[in-house]
Amino acid sequence: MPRPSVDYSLYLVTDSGLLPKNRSLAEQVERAIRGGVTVVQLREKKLSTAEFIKRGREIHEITRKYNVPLIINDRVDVALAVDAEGLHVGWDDCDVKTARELLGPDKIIGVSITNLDELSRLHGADCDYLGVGPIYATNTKPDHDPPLGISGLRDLLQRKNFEGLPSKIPIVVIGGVNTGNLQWIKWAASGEERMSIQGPAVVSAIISSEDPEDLCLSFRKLLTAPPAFAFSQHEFKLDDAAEVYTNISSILKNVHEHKSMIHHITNDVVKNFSANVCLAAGGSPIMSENIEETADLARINGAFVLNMGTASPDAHPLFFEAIRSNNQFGNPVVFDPVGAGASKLRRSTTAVILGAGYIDVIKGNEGEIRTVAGETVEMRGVDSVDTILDDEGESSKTKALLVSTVAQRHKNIVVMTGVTDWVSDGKSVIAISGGHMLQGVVTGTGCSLGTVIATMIANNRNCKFLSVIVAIIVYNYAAMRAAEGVEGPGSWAVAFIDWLFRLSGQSGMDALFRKPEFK
Ligand code: 3NM
Ligand code: MG
Repeated sequence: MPRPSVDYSLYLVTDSGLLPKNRSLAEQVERAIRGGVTVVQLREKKLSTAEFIKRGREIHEITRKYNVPLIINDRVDVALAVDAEGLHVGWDDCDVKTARELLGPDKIIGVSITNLDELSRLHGADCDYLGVGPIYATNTKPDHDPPLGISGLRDLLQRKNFEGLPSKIPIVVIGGVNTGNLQWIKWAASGEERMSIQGPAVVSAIISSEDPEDLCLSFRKLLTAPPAFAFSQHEFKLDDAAEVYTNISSILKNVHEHKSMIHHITNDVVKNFSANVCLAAGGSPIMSENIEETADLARINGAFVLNMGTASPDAHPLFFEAIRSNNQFGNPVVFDPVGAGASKLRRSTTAVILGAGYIDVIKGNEGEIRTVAGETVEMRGVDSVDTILDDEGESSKTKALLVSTVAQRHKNIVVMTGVTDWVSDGKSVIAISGGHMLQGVVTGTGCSLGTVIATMIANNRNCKFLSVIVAIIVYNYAAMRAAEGVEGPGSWAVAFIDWLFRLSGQSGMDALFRKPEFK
């Protein structure tokens, strides 16, 4: 007989050590259920067997009242004694086969999964759902495995070559999940055919809440509402010149009509240059690093540029807050992982930023993009490194593969700059040439491409890929034209801003692209 289907959309895991003052676990659980919790797992690591059973019976009385299944963590004996609806096991606990034999066919069995290897080891297991995590580092489980992050989660969910599990086995994601990142995690992981996320499994956010009912109501709303940053994208054919022309025209028109505010958190070296580039490209820059105002700025921003060039670990909460607020208002976020592979700090900052929320565009040189992709690359300062093969054919293939892989993993757009710039939305890859060698001797020219990209996508949210392409073309063309007849890098930088100003307006269209003949 099949087990009754369970709603795993808001899964509460208990931890009595995290309760607010003067609040019993029973009361906290009941309030959370009233707010919309659909499954409760009783997780007690310190109680004696007798105490665990006693608490299990107490909590079961409440969950029964609301018809919510109770799952016992680790202990088959306690699950049996309490007659709970299910058991959750990790890899140090009773194996699934034995647990099934002991519990019988009607009980729910859940398993913790931390990596691909564990997933493979589940082959043929008669279990009902998977708890996948930790997604983020969490204090609730001090000995936890390395966090998967969003890209690790996506890798796991995309795994096609394992069999022996029910198809579409429900998944709950655990580890640092809260109201700030839930929509992002769920959205990032959606669209995978093999497995799908049903909802979050939450410990501290709910258990430590003063008002768990209200908090769970917020969780429920976030579970059903479409995320603000996920705009449906206007489809266009890159090989249809007339259509591309029309789209580009409207992109540039939007930029100039809106003069969107582009919030920058960027490095000290390039602030002034980037602000001028932003103005020239048709945006309105604001350079602010004050955590107190990130949310207010997000309310009026058109887009947000995050450049970690001179970031200290103290800035991590600022980055987190700024990404979160901009996601909330749907403002595109452009991330420049400056020198990502150069130090341990930069690698951890990159991980913090990529895990904080949705990043629409990652823009970096080859070394930086490779670091984002997970390879440790030796970098000389923050210069571009060109280490991929010298054979142009192979090199192109490798680069195309790199940008499309990273874009797919992060479900976004990736720009890899170099003599040729590579850009991918995870489906198509485009190589764009142009630019000028003088860019290499003027500081801020890499960073300010991020600014131009942000300016172009700020108000073209349903056409992000093409906006990024346009930004790169305009940028490279301005760089090239600026080099005509200048004395050197100093005058080039000035001429570059002039050309950018001239090109990025609607009137710049005809200088850039020959209008195709319309029949
Ligand atoms: N299991 P919070 S992470 C109980 O990865 C547990 O299997 C994890 O707590 C796993 O919601 C975790 O407070 C703790 O971050 C999650
Ligand atoms: Mg366990």
